[in-house]
Amino acid sequence: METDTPTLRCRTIFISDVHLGTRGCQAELLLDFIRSVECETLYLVGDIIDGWKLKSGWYWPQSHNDVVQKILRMARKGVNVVYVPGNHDDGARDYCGVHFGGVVVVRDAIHEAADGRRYLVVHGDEFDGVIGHAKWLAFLGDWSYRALLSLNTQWNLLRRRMGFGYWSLSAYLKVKVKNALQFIEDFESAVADEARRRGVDGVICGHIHKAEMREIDGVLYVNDGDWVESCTAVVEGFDGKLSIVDWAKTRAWSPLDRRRAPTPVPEAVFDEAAAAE
Ligand SMILES: [Mn+2]
Repeated sequence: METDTPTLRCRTIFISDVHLGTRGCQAELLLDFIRSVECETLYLVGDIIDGWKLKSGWYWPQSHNDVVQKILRMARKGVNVVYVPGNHDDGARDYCGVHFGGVVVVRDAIHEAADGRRYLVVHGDEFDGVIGHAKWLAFLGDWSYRALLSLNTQWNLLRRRMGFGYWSLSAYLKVKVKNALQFIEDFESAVADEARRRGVDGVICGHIHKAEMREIDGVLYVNDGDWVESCTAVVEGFDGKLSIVDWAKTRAWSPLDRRRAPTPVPEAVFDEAAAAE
């Protein structure tokens, strides 16, 4: 059964927003990722299992089970697995402080990197003014915006033929997009404020499904993204340096293409982590 052949080594891995139990979860790609890496500590930064969805209908294919089994096996083999529940798996928040199968559940954590820098690790929903707002951000891809704009052209041709005036979808969407971008910015600065308040060097969170790493007023804001759309993780090399790994890109894999075998990992991806060893 043990077929794992880890090829990439790093000190710490941060993943969140896996949403096991939903059809959107890219469990196969996540499995491929965690089978390819070896780490000392694994942070599960919330929304790992989607309890909300499981309540309304059971969806639990083998691959989702495999993810859980693989993580538990990592814990058994000595990886520190730290589980910070999110809002979709908030049932687990009742177990803060509890250890099970080598996994410790905590409300939030302070991670000390190899370079001594300290990071607050938190899912992030507590900084989200409107829960669920993040959901539609996922659809806010560039292509969907452009597709809608081209639809708008056709829509207006039709309106003109019928004698109506021009209605600007683009103006409407721009307001929506602006609100969404504003939401992300508000979220990021709220999380960064909390890190500053706690006197740490940065924060590592998830929740809004948007991987990011940038400095906000002297605090490093890091978001590990998700395993629904973007398939990203944050890894810490042995020098304490953090980086975002875009696994779908690494594997040249598209969510529309679930069954295709992943392509081999380009060695450059983890060169930094390996070099620092
Ligand atoms: Mn969340």
